[in-house]
Amino acid sequence: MSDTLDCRICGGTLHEFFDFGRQPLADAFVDPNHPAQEYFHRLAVAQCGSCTMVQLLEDVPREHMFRTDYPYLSSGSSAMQDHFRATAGHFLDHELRDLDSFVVEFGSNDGIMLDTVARAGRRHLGVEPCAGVAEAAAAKGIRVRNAFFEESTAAEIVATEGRANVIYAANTFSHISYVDSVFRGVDILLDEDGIFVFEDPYMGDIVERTSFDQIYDEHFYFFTVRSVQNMAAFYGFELVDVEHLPVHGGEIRYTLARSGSRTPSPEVARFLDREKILGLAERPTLESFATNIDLLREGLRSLLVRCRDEGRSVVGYGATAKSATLTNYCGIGPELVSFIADNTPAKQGTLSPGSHIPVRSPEAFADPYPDYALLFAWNHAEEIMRKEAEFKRRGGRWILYVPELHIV
Ligand code: DWN
Ligand code: SAH
Ligand code: ZN
Repeated sequence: MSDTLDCRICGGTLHEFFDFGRQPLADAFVDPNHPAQEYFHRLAVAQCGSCTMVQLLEDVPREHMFRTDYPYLSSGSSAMQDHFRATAGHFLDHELRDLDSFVVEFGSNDGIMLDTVARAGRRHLGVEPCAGVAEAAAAKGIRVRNAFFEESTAAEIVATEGRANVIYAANTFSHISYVDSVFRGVDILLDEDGIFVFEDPYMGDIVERTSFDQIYDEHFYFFTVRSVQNMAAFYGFELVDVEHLPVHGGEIRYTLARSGSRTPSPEVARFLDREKILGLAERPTLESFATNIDLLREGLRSLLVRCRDEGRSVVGYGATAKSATLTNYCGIGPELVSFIADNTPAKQGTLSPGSHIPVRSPEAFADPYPDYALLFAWNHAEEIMRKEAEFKRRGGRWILYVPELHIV
């Protein structure tokens, strides 16, 4: 475990703006039959005074987070399947038109994006350190290398497969504290005219919607257009396009190219202006975000305590990684939320990290329906509420806390 007060990108001074105290690993669900010692780390966020990058103060060794039995399966959401099918379609239409073109995705998980590329017969390779999800992708006929993406992995790939036209990562680049090695890898592996594309939760949306549950061990960086532009320049790349995406509560897809190789889209300047107007890199903005986190904690806790005192049943929906920070920071355990319904087989029958709320299958949700359902998977609200329409028809109500605490 390393503790640093210097920016992991530019070496500038970090200014802490929130400390969640000791928190468990967000995807380390507990086996109630073999309860092992849980790993806790200090979860605190800071901003760099020079390059403006928001980052965790302490990083957890990657082998603790991204293990063989990593439980998250990207394909568990049909909306995300649609999103990644469209993403692959975009690459096939624009960047991979040549039949010999080659795409590398790191953090390919169960192959949710590469599936479409493989079906189109294009050369592709996933790089995924978690053996379980990598095997799920391989079983679909997708080529996967079970490794962490970094400089040495990129060198091995280029030696046997040549350079890539597209290097892509969704919800993964922000998980990697060692960006220097990743950029050296991208430099080795990317074609002269290639693009490095990544999409991750947007700090602008997190601040605007107080979605502080996005802050947990795996999410090391919280990108803005300005901080990504600075980071790219630091490593000899240029930010040439940005696109705001509605998935996972608001993300940005960043497109990087070698400096001078592509003309930047006007969207980059537009977003930079918008971030300036919002004061996204300013201290008072982060201070009011910190105030809003504690107001939300108080509001949610008192709502759940009132439900309990009035004898109303509350069940959680979606045993998300995000809910680890929410439940542990807000002091929400099985006495306030009796269990969490989730469709991931590997999470069912376990206890949530730290807060120890039992996780059960979605069938348990209807048996019988609770009075209230606390939607931990708020980013999948539309899909889940559609699936569980019967719950509302029978008088049940959803508790949501993003973009603010409300009941529907
Ligand atoms: O960044 C990350 C994102 C992409 O995935 C990773 N670090 C870890 C993980 O984060 P998360 O667990 O917060 O992601 P989700 O997508 O919000 O998780 C949704 C959870 O809800 C999953 O456990 C599956 C479950 N679910 C369900 O039970 N029924 C989801 C849907 C759509 C459903 O219908
Ligand atoms: N891209 C998928 C999965 C996101 S979960 C999606 O958007 O749904 C984050 C993934 O990043 C996990 O599968 C994890 O194993 C992977 N990961 C973490 N560090 C990595 C690294 N250095 N190289 C490649 N993958 C990594
Ligand atoms: Zn910095």
